[in-house]
Amino acid sequence: MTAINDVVDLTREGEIAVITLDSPPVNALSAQLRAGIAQAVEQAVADDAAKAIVLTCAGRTFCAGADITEFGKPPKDPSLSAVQAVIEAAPKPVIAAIHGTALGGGLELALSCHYRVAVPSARCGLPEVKLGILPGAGGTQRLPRIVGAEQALEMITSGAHVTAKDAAAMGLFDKLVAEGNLREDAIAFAREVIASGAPLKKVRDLDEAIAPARGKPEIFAEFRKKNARKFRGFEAPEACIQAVEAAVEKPFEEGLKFERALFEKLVASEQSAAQRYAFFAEREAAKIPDIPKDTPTREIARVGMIGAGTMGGGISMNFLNAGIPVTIVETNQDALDRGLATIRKNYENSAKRGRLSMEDVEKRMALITPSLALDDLADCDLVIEAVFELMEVKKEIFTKLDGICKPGAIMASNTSYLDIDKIASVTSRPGDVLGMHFFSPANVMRLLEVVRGEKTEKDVVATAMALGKRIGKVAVCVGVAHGFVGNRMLSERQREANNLIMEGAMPWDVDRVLHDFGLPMGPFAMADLAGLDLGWTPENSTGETAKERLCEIDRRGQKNGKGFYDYDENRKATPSKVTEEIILDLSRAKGITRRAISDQEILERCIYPMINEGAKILQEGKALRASDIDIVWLTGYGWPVYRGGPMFYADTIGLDKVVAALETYAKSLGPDFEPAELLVRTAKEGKRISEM
Ligand code: 3H9
Repeated sequence: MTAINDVVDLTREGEIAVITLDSPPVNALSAQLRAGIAQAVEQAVADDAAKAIVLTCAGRTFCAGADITEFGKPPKDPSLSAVQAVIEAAPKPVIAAIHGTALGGGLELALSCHYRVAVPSARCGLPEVKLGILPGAGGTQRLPRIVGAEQALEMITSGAHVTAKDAAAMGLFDKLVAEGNLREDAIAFAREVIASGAPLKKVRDLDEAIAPARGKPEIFAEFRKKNARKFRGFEAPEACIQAVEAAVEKPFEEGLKFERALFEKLVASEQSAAQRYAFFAEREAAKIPDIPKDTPTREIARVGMIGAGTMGGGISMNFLNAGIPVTIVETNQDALDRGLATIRKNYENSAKRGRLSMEDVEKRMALITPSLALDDLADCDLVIEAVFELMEVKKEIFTKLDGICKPGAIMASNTSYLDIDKIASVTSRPGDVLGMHFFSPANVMRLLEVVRGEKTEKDVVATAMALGKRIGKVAVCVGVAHGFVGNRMLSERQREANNLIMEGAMPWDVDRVLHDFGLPMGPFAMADLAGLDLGWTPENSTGETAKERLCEIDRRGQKNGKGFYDYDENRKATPSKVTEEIILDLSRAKGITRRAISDQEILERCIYPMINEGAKILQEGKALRASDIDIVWLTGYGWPVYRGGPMFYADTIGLDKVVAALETYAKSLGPDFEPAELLVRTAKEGKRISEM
């Protein structure tokens, strides 16, 4: 075996040269790896005894693509395209042997080989769009030449991973071989290729798959239209579409140039910087400095869920999906039946949409043990309560749990606001207590705030974080504070939204500005969706807010067709005259002279106080790093990923500008806008808050 460099080896097995890439953890195509591949291929080509070349990867995966950390830095030779040119021009067959994931530049590398063999567990895809870029090493030109324009559009604009089976069906993989012996099987495949004497096939020369789309711009127009909502605000998907269109309409080399130009533009964009930041931020969130990665975790074989309502049911589904049995406890049979029926309905809807088989629905339902007795939680390794948000109720439940749960069981609260330390204090084992705060709808939203109490044991935190990953959530460790990270910041926005409608804006103005900013919906549309009467009763109504006034006249939101907005039978919202009157009346009653409020003011007053609160959270050590705060907003509240998160966004605006605006608002509107000390200091030092 010859070591080409630290990360690439070349060896020969009879007449087959084998190149092995070994750059943990994911064989990202760093400059060193690229140089090694090119050199190894050149040597194998020069070796007359080698009749074919197998390109394989050591470790857990084939290449995960370009090394994302290199973006934004001066490019280093050789480029990936140069390496691909060497491979494609090789006068002997080059075969990529794929296991794990062949992603982005990794798949592009494989597409410049003459053949691709893979194991059934392998997956491939072009996820560049998720990083705000497009495949920049010929992916947009070569992929359609195999799978056709429509399929390529789907794959490239979604960034979705494709299973080996599907890839083989599309002609993307030439052969699937059994698990466990990829290297040998790829060598055997190479021998078959040599024996067949088949001429070398270069993907760039294929035309059959793209020919049907040629001269048919309507295919692309239709695709744009169909996905307009999904792509709203993003720059990269449109570039992907244009590049695939170029693959169909232009000669290969011209298409490559076109793709390159788009790539260069996108990689330098603010959106891509934000999306790359989000990629690494998500991975950082899993790291807790004083809890090493190898901290032993507790085994979670059965989960107990207290409450079968919307939250409890949604949370349970996460565990059922992962094959973990759940004991669900309710206080009465009706509530229990209703909860189970909702879970079943959700699963059956997924089955109707083809996402689940009916057999899977039954399998998941069979993992539920319904119960009316807390005592039935005695054999659970983790119990999560999702009952009414009242400290007294929570305390009562935890006192009981303390007497019921087995030693070592973890006791978690799904509270959205309440003090975990106070809840833990009623038990004899506060070290086993923490918050596991899921976000609605809990079976869909990716965020899980893991709330670490003062006395929570490290292995309890480690277990919750690992469990979060196991059930497909993004777990973020946060400290005890009213509303933790997400809702604490949300309260700031809500207060300002309410103030804005009193001072001169209308709910639809505020919603429009935030929707245009990229959020899925504004606070008032959101309130209508959640139900305005959440926590409201005629007895406790002060009538001092628009929301209370609306409840008083039975405008309860989407559920009864009227709230801040009027809704038609298709739930289409239109601004309501009644709401407008209520708001004008309230302003008058409060002695406020209404004025025209600009969109800019609406945006700043909704977003800057959130940034400010984020800085306070950081200052108080309630989040481990600013990027964790951003991940909370990206995965729990639909913050547009192309804006990186509130803290990253503050840096794109310029911290000094944010601080100056807060100071100005503080003068006219009061101390709520007083900038946090950390924000002021970071701005003064010219540093980035998102890197704190
Ligand atoms: C591209 O290819 C552009 C080309 O078209 C054009 C070029 C001209 N680079 O996710 P994990 C790190 S763009 C650098 O926890 P998993 C990651 O940060 C690229 N680093 O593991 C983490 O580091 P740490 C297109 C990378 O098993 C560690 O590896 N490709 C890269 O859950 C483990 O990662 C993609 O977008 C990278 N490309 O998942 C694929 N990838 O340990 C991106 C990972 O310090 N990668 N790291 O926190 C993935 O989707 C997942 O990492 C993968 C493994 C599925 C591969």
